[in-house]
Amino acid sequence: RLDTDTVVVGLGAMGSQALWRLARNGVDAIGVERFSPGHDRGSSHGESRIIRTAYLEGSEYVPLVRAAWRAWDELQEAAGTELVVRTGALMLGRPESPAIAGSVTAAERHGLSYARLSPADLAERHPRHRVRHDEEGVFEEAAGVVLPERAVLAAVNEARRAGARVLTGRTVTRIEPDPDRPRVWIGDTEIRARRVIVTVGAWLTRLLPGLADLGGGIRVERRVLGWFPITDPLSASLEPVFARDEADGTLWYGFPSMDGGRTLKIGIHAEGPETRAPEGRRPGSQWGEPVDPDIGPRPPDAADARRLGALVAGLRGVAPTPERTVSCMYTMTSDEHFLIGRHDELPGLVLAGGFSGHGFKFASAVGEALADLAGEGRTDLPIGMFDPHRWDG
Ligand code: PYC
Repeated sequence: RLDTDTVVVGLGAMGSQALWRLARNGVDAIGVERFSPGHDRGSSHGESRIIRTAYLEGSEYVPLVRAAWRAWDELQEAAGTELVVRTGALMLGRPESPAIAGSVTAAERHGLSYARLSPADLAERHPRHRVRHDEEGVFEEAAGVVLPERAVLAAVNEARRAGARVLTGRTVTRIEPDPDRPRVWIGDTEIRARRVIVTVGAWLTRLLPGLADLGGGIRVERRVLGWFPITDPLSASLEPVFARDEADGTLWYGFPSMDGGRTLKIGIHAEGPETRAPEGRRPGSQWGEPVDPDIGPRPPDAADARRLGALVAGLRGVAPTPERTVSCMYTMTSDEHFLIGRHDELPGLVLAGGFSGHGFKFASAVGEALADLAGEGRTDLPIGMFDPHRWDG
Protein backbone atom coordinates (compact mmCIF):
# COMPACT_ATOMS: atom_id res chain seq x y z
CA ARG A 1 0.00 0.00 0.00
CA LEU A 2 1.18 3.51 -0.82
CA ASP A 3 0.27 6.74 0.91
CA THR A 4 0.55 10.22 -0.49
CA ASP A 5 -1.10 13.63 -0.48
CA THR A 6 -2.35 13.65 -4.08
CA VAL A 7 -2.54 10.99 -6.77
CA VAL A 8 -2.80 12.01 -10.41
CA VAL A 9 -4.39 9.26 -12.48
CA GLY A 10 -3.37 9.62 -16.15
CA LEU A 11 -0.30 11.57 -17.25
CA GLY A 12 -1.38 12.85 -20.64
CA ALA A 13 -1.80 16.53 -21.50
CA MET A 14 -3.59 17.55 -18.31
CA GLY A 15 -2.31 15.09 -15.73
CA SER A 16 1.35 15.65 -16.56
CA GLN A 17 0.91 19.38 -16.00
CA ALA A 18 -1.02 18.84 -12.77
CA LEU A 19 1.69 16.54 -11.43
CA TRP A 20 4.39 19.09 -12.23
CA ARG A 21 2.47 21.89 -10.53
CA LEU A 22 1.88 19.77 -7.42
CA ALA A 23 5.52 18.74 -7.17
CA ARG A 24 6.68 22.31 -7.78
CA ASN A 25 4.39 23.44 -4.94
CA GLY A 26 6.14 20.94 -2.65
CA VAL A 27 3.15 18.56 -2.48
CA ASP A 28 3.86 14.86 -2.05
CA ALA A 29 2.33 13.40 -5.23
CA ILE A 30 2.19 10.18 -7.20
CA GLY A 31 1.40 10.10 -10.92
CA VAL A 32 0.10 6.89 -12.48
CA GLU A 33 0.24 6.27 -16.23
CA ARG A 34 -1.09 3.21 -17.98
CA PHE A 35 1.37 3.45 -20.89
CA SER A 36 4.55 5.53 -20.95
CA PRO A 37 4.51 9.35 -20.92
CA GLY A 38 4.30 10.82 -24.42
CA HIS A 39 2.55 7.68 -25.81
CA ASP A 40 0.20 7.66 -28.81
CA ARG A 41 -2.71 5.64 -27.37
CA GLY A 42 -4.74 8.55 -26.00
CA SER A 43 -5.30 12.12 -27.20
CA SER A 44 -1.95 13.77 -26.42
CA HIS A 45 0.14 12.92 -29.47
CA GLY A 46 0.45 13.79 -33.15
CA GLU A 47 3.39 16.22 -33.08
CA SER A 48 1.46 19.52 -33.07
CA ARG A 49 -1.50 21.30 -31.50
CA ILE A 50 -2.88 24.74 -32.22
CA ILE A 51 -2.75 27.51 -29.66
CA ARG A 52 -4.67 30.68 -30.52
CA THR A 53 -6.04 33.54 -28.45
CA ALA A 54 -9.07 35.02 -30.30
CA TYR A 55 -11.04 31.96 -29.35
CA LEU A 56 -13.76 31.14 -31.86
CA GLU A 57 -15.40 28.60 -29.51
CA GLY A 58 -16.30 31.44 -27.13
CA SER A 59 -14.77 34.72 -25.98
CA GLU A 60 -15.13 33.41 -22.38
CA TYR A 61 -12.09 31.22 -23.09
CA VAL A 62 -9.73 34.13 -23.70
CA PRO A 63 -8.67 34.66 -20.05
CA LEU A 64 -7.83 30.96 -19.78
CA VAL A 65 -5.80 31.01 -23.01
CA ARG A 66 -3.87 33.95 -21.62
CA ALA A 67 -3.19 31.99 -18.43
CA ALA A 68 -2.10 29.03 -20.56
CA TRP A 69 0.44 31.13 -22.51
CA ARG A 70 1.92 32.29 -19.20
CA ALA A 71 1.96 28.78 -17.77
CA TRP A 72 3.58 27.32 -20.93
CA ASP A 73 6.32 29.93 -20.55
CA GLU A 74 6.87 28.79 -16.97
CA LEU A 75 7.28 25.18 -18.00
CA GLN A 76 9.53 26.09 -20.93
CA GLU A 77 11.73 28.03 -18.56
CA ALA A 78 11.84 25.28 -15.94
CA ALA A 79 12.57 22.58 -18.50
CA GLY A 80 14.88 24.73 -20.64
CA THR A 81 13.18 23.54 -23.82
CA GLU A 82 10.90 24.98 -26.47
CA LEU A 83 7.33 23.69 -26.21
CA VAL A 84 5.43 26.41 -28.09
CA VAL A 85 6.37 27.75 -31.53
CA ARG A 86 4.79 31.10 -32.41
CA THR A 87 3.51 31.12 -35.99
CA GLY A 88 0.36 33.22 -35.90
CA ALA A 89 -3.01 31.75 -36.92
CA LEU A 90 -5.19 32.18 -39.93
CA MET A 91 -8.93 31.48 -39.68
CA LEU A 92 -10.73 31.08 -43.00
CA GLY A 93 -14.38 30.93 -43.97
CA ARG A 94 -17.41 32.97 -44.88
CA PRO A 95 -17.92 36.13 -42.82
CA GLU A 96 -20.75 34.54 -40.82
CA SER A 97 -18.92 31.25 -40.13
CA PRO A 98 -17.84 30.44 -36.55
CA ALA A 99 -14.17 30.58 -37.61
CA ILE A 100 -14.49 34.20 -38.75
CA ALA A 101 -17.38 35.61 -36.71
CA GLY A 102 -16.35 33.77 -33.51
CA SER A 103 -12.72 34.86 -33.74
CA VAL A 104 -13.67 38.49 -34.44
CA THR A 105 -16.12 38.54 -31.52
CA ALA A 106 -13.49 37.17 -29.12
CA ALA A 107 -10.85 39.60 -30.40
CA GLU A 108 -13.18 42.61 -30.13
CA ARG A 109 -14.41 41.71 -26.64
CA HIS A 110 -10.90 41.33 -25.31
CA GLY A 111 -9.11 44.02 -27.30
CA LEU A 112 -6.91 41.49 -29.13
CA SER A 113 -5.10 42.56 -32.23
CA TYR A 114 -6.09 40.87 -35.46
CA ALA A 115 -6.43 41.60 -39.16
CA ARG A 116 -9.33 40.82 -41.47
CA LEU A 117 -8.08 39.72 -44.86
CA SER A 118 -9.93 39.78 -48.18
CA PRO A 119 -9.33 37.10 -50.84
CA ALA A 120 -6.89 39.52 -52.51
CA ASP A 121 -5.01 40.08 -49.21
CA LEU A 122 -4.88 36.33 -48.68
CA ALA A 123 -3.51 35.69 -52.17
CA GLU A 124 -0.75 38.18 -51.48
CA ARG A 125 0.14 37.35 -47.85
CA HIS A 126 -0.86 33.70 -47.47
CA PRO A 127 -0.64 32.18 -50.95
CA ARG A 128 -0.89 28.61 -49.57
CA HIS A 129 -4.65 29.12 -49.16
CA ARG A 130 -7.01 29.04 -52.08
CA VAL A 131 -10.23 30.80 -51.05
CA ARG A 132 -13.45 31.63 -52.85
CA HIS A 133 -14.61 35.18 -53.48
CA ASP A 134 -17.19 34.97 -50.65
CA GLU A 135 -14.64 33.83 -48.05
CA GLU A 136 -12.18 35.82 -45.98
CA GLY A 137 -9.46 35.40 -43.39
CA VAL A 138 -8.73 36.56 -39.86
CA PHE A 139 -5.07 36.59 -38.92
CA GLU A 140 -3.81 36.89 -35.34
CA GLU A 141 -0.22 36.91 -34.29
CA ALA A 142 -0.78 35.56 -30.77
CA ALA A 143 -1.00 31.95 -31.92
CA GLY A 144 1.16 29.02 -32.83
CA VAL A 145 1.96 25.36 -32.28
CA VAL A 146 2.26 23.47 -28.99
CA LEU A 147 4.43 20.36 -29.24
CA PRO A 148 2.34 17.74 -27.41
CA GLU A 149 4.70 14.83 -26.83
CA ARG A 150 7.49 17.16 -25.78
CA ALA A 151 5.14 19.04 -23.45
CA VAL A 152 4.01 15.86 -21.69
CA LEU A 153 7.56 14.57 -21.33
CA ALA A 154 8.87 17.92 -20.10
CA ALA A 155 6.15 18.13 -17.43
CA VAL A 156 6.68 14.54 -16.24
CA ASN A 157 10.46 14.99 -16.13
CA GLU A 158 10.16 18.26 -14.24
CA ALA A 159 7.64 16.68 -11.86
CA ARG A 160 10.08 13.85 -11.16
CA ARG A 161 12.90 16.32 -10.67
CA ALA A 162 10.75 18.21 -8.15
CA GLY A 163 10.11 15.01 -6.19
CA ALA A 164 6.98 13.40 -7.65
CA ARG A 165 6.81 9.63 -7.85
CA VAL A 166 5.82 8.39 -11.31
CA LEU A 167 4.41 4.89 -11.88
CA THR A 168 4.33 3.97 -15.56
CA GLY A 169 2.87 0.93 -17.28
CA ARG A 170 0.38 0.61 -14.42
CA THR A 171 -3.37 0.56 -15.04
CA VAL A 172 -5.69 2.01 -12.44
CA THR A 173 -8.54 -0.44 -12.10
CA ARG A 174 -10.73 1.38 -9.58
CA ILE A 175 -11.07 4.69 -7.83
CA GLU A 176 -12.99 4.86 -4.58
CA PRO A 177 -14.23 8.38 -3.83
CA ASP A 178 -14.15 9.46 -0.19
CA PRO A 179 -14.22 12.99 1.25
CA ASP A 180 -11.22 12.35 3.53
CA ARG A 181 -9.21 9.50 2.06
CA PRO A 182 -10.07 8.52 -1.52
CA ARG A 183 -8.31 5.41 -2.82
CA VAL A 184 -6.85 4.38 -6.10
CA TRP A 185 -6.41 0.72 -6.96
CA ILE A 186 -3.84 -0.68 -9.37
CA GLY A 187 -4.88 -4.32 -9.33
CA ASP A 188 -4.25 -5.32 -5.70
CA THR A 189 -2.11 -2.31 -4.91
CA GLU A 190 -3.90 0.44 -3.04
CA ILE A 191 -2.87 4.08 -3.00
CA ARG A 192 -4.42 6.21 -0.27
CA ALA A 193 -4.39 9.94 -0.67
CA ARG A 194 -5.97 13.15 0.55
CA ARG A 195 -7.05 13.99 -3.02
CA VAL A 196 -7.18 12.22 -6.36
CA ILE A 197 -6.95 14.08 -9.66
CA VAL A 198 -8.53 12.12 -12.51
CA THR A 199 -7.18 13.03 -15.95
CA VAL A 200 -7.66 9.88 -17.97
CA GLY A 201 -8.91 11.38 -21.25
CA ALA A 202 -10.99 8.91 -23.24
CA TRP A 203 -11.13 6.50 -20.26
CA LEU A 204 -13.04 8.96 -18.03
CA THR A 205 -16.38 7.15 -18.07
CA ARG A 206 -14.66 3.75 -17.87
CA LEU A 207 -13.12 4.66 -14.54
CA LEU A 208 -16.03 6.79 -13.35
CA PRO A 209 -19.09 5.25 -15.05
CA GLY A 210 -21.44 7.53 -13.11
CA LEU A 211 -20.33 10.37 -15.38
CA ALA A 212 -21.36 8.67 -18.63
CA ASP A 213 -24.67 10.56 -18.91
CA LEU A 214 -23.39 13.87 -17.61
CA GLY A 215 -24.94 16.78 -19.52
CA GLY A 216 -26.57 14.42 -21.99
CA GLY A 217 -23.59 12.14 -22.44
CA ILE A 218 -19.84 11.98 -22.83
CA ARG A 219 -18.74 10.26 -26.01
CA VAL A 220 -15.41 9.15 -27.37
CA GLU A 221 -15.19 9.71 -31.12
CA ARG A 222 -12.77 8.99 -33.93
CA ARG A 223 -11.04 11.66 -35.99
CA VAL A 224 -8.42 11.41 -38.76
CA LEU A 225 -5.40 13.44 -39.75
CA GLY A 226 -2.80 13.22 -42.47
CA TRP A 227 0.62 14.47 -43.52
CA PHE A 228 0.74 15.67 -47.14
CA PRO A 229 3.91 16.23 -49.22
CA ILE A 230 4.68 19.88 -49.89
CA THR A 231 5.44 20.29 -53.59
CA ASP A 232 6.03 24.05 -53.49
CA PRO A 233 7.42 25.82 -50.41
CA LEU A 234 5.79 29.11 -51.55
CA SER A 235 7.62 31.04 -48.86
CA ALA A 236 10.76 30.66 -46.81
CA SER A 237 9.14 31.65 -43.51
CA LEU A 238 7.10 29.48 -41.18
CA GLU A 239 3.45 29.61 -42.24
CA PRO A 240 0.65 30.21 -39.72
CA VAL A 241 -1.46 27.43 -38.28
CA PHE A 242 -4.93 27.56 -39.79
CA ALA A 243 -8.52 26.46 -39.38
CA ARG A 244 -11.00 26.54 -42.19
CA ASP A 245 -14.76 26.54 -41.99
CA GLU A 246 -16.29 25.17 -45.17
CA ALA A 247 -19.76 26.24 -46.33
CA ASP A 248 -21.08 22.72 -45.56
CA GLY A 249 -20.06 22.94 -41.89
CA THR A 250 -16.81 20.96 -42.15
CA LEU A 251 -14.15 22.49 -39.92
CA TRP A 252 -10.62 21.41 -40.73
CA TYR A 253 -7.25 22.67 -39.66
CA GLY A 254 -3.57 22.50 -40.46
CA PHE A 255 -0.04 23.27 -39.40
CA PRO A 256 3.08 24.62 -41.02
CA SER A 257 5.63 21.96 -41.85
CA MET A 258 7.31 20.71 -38.69
CA ASP A 259 9.77 18.57 -40.65
CA GLY A 260 11.82 21.13 -42.52
CA GLY A 261 9.38 21.75 -45.37
CA ARG A 262 8.69 18.13 -46.39
CA THR A 263 5.09 17.66 -45.27
CA LEU A 264 2.18 19.61 -43.88
CA LYS A 265 -0.33 18.11 -41.43
CA ILE A 266 -4.09 18.61 -41.67
CA GLY A 267 -6.99 17.14 -39.72
CA ILE A 268 -10.76 17.21 -39.63
CA HIS A 269 -12.20 18.70 -36.45
CA ALA A 270 -15.89 18.49 -37.34
CA GLU A 271 -17.50 16.89 -40.36
CA GLY A 272 -20.10 18.53 -42.55
CA PRO A 273 -23.74 17.68 -43.30
CA GLU A 274 -23.51 13.92 -43.56
CA THR A 275 -22.92 13.61 -39.82
CA ARG A 276 -25.16 16.40 -38.52
CA ALA A 277 -25.59 16.61 -34.79
CA PRO A 278 -28.55 14.76 -33.33
CA GLU A 279 -31.33 16.85 -31.85
CA GLY A 280 -30.43 18.56 -28.60
CA ARG A 281 -26.76 18.93 -29.43
CA ARG A 282 -25.05 22.23 -29.89
CA PRO A 283 -25.49 23.47 -33.51
CA GLY A 284 -22.40 22.56 -35.49
CA SER A 285 -21.52 19.80 -33.05
CA GLN A 286 -20.71 16.60 -34.90
CA TRP A 287 -20.93 13.08 -33.64
CA GLY A 288 -18.32 10.92 -35.32
CA GLU A 289 -17.72 7.20 -35.13
CA PRO A 290 -17.75 6.04 -31.49
CA VAL A 291 -14.54 4.52 -30.11
CA ASP A 292 -13.83 2.02 -27.37
CA PRO A 293 -10.63 3.50 -25.91
CA ASP A 294 -9.32 0.06 -24.94
CA ILE A 295 -9.44 -0.95 -28.61
CA GLY A 296 -8.54 2.46 -30.03
CA PRO A 297 -9.88 4.25 -33.09
CA ARG A 298 -10.26 2.34 -36.36
CA PRO A 299 -7.12 2.98 -38.45
CA PRO A 300 -7.50 5.36 -41.39
CA ASP A 301 -8.57 3.76 -44.67
CA ALA A 302 -8.57 4.80 -48.34
CA ALA A 303 -11.83 6.72 -47.89
CA ASP A 304 -10.26 8.78 -45.08
CA ALA A 305 -7.23 9.53 -47.26
CA ARG A 306 -9.54 10.64 -50.09
CA ARG A 307 -11.59 12.80 -47.72
CA LEU A 308 -8.47 14.52 -46.39
CA GLY A 309 -7.10 14.81 -49.93
CA ALA A 310 -10.29 16.57 -51.07
CA LEU A 311 -9.77 19.22 -48.38
CA VAL A 312 -6.13 19.67 -49.37
CA ALA A 313 -7.43 20.94 -52.73
CA GLY A 314 -7.91 24.19 -50.80
CA LEU A 315 -4.12 24.48 -50.46
CA ARG A 316 -1.60 25.40 -53.14
CA GLY A 317 1.67 23.53 -53.46
CA VAL A 318 0.56 20.41 -51.57
CA ALA A 319 0.15 16.93 -53.13
CA PRO A 320 -3.33 15.38 -52.78
CA THR A 321 -2.21 11.97 -51.49
CA PRO A 322 -1.11 11.77 -47.87
CA GLU A 323 2.26 10.31 -47.01
CA ARG A 324 0.89 9.17 -43.65
CA THR A 325 -2.49 9.16 -41.93
CA VAL A 326 -3.47 8.45 -38.33
CA SER A 327 -6.71 8.29 -36.40
CA CYS A 328 -7.17 9.67 -32.93
CA MET A 329 -9.80 10.12 -30.21
CA TYR A 330 -11.82 13.13 -29.10
CA THR A 331 -13.72 12.96 -25.80
CA MET A 332 -16.81 15.04 -26.46
CA THR A 333 -19.19 16.69 -24.04
CA SER A 334 -22.63 17.66 -25.30
CA ASP A 335 -21.83 21.40 -25.32
CA GLU A 336 -18.17 20.90 -26.37
CA HIS A 337 -16.97 22.78 -23.29
CA PHE A 338 -14.62 21.06 -20.87
CA LEU A 339 -15.26 19.37 -17.51
CA ILE A 340 -12.97 20.71 -14.79
CA GLY A 341 -13.68 20.61 -11.09
CA ARG A 342 -15.29 18.52 -8.43
CA HIS A 343 -18.50 16.53 -8.58
CA ASP A 344 -20.68 16.16 -5.48
CA GLU A 345 -21.10 12.45 -6.09
CA LEU A 346 -17.34 11.90 -6.28
CA PRO A 347 -15.98 13.31 -3.02
CA GLY A 348 -12.23 13.64 -2.72
CA LEU A 349 -11.80 13.64 -6.50
CA VAL A 350 -10.93 16.47 -8.87
CA LEU A 351 -11.71 15.85 -12.53
CA ALA A 352 -10.62 17.18 -15.87
CA GLY A 353 -11.94 15.68 -19.09
CA GLY A 354 -14.28 16.08 -22.04
CA PHE A 355 -11.86 18.36 -23.87
CA SER A 356 -13.88 17.91 -27.07
CA GLY A 357 -10.91 18.17 -29.41
CA HIS A 358 -9.75 21.65 -28.43
CA GLY A 359 -8.16 21.26 -25.01
CA PHE A 360 -4.45 20.69 -25.42
CA LYS A 361 -3.46 24.36 -25.66
CA PHE A 362 -4.98 24.91 -22.20
CA ALA A 363 -3.17 22.02 -20.50
CA SER A 364 -0.59 24.22 -18.80
CA ALA A 365 -3.28 26.32 -17.09
CA VAL A 366 -5.60 23.37 -16.47
CA GLY A 367 -2.78 21.55 -14.66
CA GLU A 368 -2.27 24.58 -12.47
CA ALA A 369 -6.01 24.81 -11.73
CA LEU A 370 -6.16 21.11 -10.85
CA ALA A 371 -3.25 21.44 -8.46
CA ASP A 372 -4.99 24.45 -6.83
CA LEU A 373 -8.28 22.57 -6.52
CA ALA A 374 -6.56 19.53 -5.01
CA GLY A 375 -4.59 21.72 -2.61
CA GLU A 376 -6.66 24.73 -1.57
CA GLY A 377 -10.02 23.50 -2.84
CA ARG A 378 -10.29 26.61 -5.02
CA THR A 379 -8.50 28.40 -7.85
CA ASP A 380 -8.31 31.93 -9.21
CA LEU A 381 -7.97 30.57 -12.72
CA PRO A 382 -11.08 31.20 -14.87
CA ILE A 383 -12.58 27.71 -15.06
CA GLY A 384 -16.11 28.39 -13.75
CA MET A 385 -17.76 27.63 -17.10
CA PHE A 386 -16.37 24.08 -16.99
CA ASP A 387 -18.15 23.12 -13.76
CA PRO A 388 -19.30 19.49 -14.03
CA HIS A 389 -22.56 20.61 -12.33
CA ARG A 390 -23.45 23.17 -15.01
CA TRP A 391 -26.31 21.08 -16.37
CA ASP A 392 -27.98 20.62 -12.96
CA GLY A 393 -31.59 21.84 -12.96
O1 PYC B 1 -8.20 23.73 -30.83
O2 PYC B 1 -7.31 24.72 -32.51
C1 PYC B 1 -7.81 23.74 -32.00
C2 PYC B 1 -7.99 22.53 -32.78
C3 PYC B 1 -7.67 22.33 -34.06
C4 PYC B 1 -8.02 21.04 -34.34
C5 PYC B 1 -8.52 20.48 -33.28
N1 PYC B 1 -8.50 21.40 -32.30
